[in-house]
Amino acid sequence: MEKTLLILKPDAFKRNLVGEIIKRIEMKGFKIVNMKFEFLSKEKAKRFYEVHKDKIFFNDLINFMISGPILSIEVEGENAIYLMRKLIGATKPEEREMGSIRGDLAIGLTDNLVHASDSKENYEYERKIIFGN
Ligand code: 3AN
Repeated sequence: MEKTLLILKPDAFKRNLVGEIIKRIEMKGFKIVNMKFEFLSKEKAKRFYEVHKDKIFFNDLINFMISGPILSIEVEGENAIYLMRKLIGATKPEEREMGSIRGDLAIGLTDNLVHASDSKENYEYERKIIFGN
């Protein structure tokens, strides 16, 4: 079994889609094994998105991530990292498959409802930032 990290972003709360997103994760068959609700500090948000620190969208991304609460969820399942990325849908709006969370529910690029780790290394890095050791 593999674990991955999913984050429901502030727009999921603003749009009252928290329950809908969790329902899709559970219906797919993932097992929720850990959860944390919090307001990210600016410092923590910057550490989380460290890889993007030189990108032009970095400040907008950080400000968006601290604009409201987030819910971090660790899930377990077979091939969880790959399958969860499929379930959330592509980064670019025009490439999002209908049936995916972003494809069905999000139009924006920054406000795209969810994050999911895209590799085992990133999952380990991200889970330490969110949950500590
Ligand atoms: P993903 O969230 O699909 O893993 P990343 O890691 O490439 O995508 O980007 C992290 C976040 O940064 C995205 N979810 C999106 O909110 C934002 N982002 C990525 N690329 C852009 C861009 N070109 N313009 C604005 N925001 C972006």
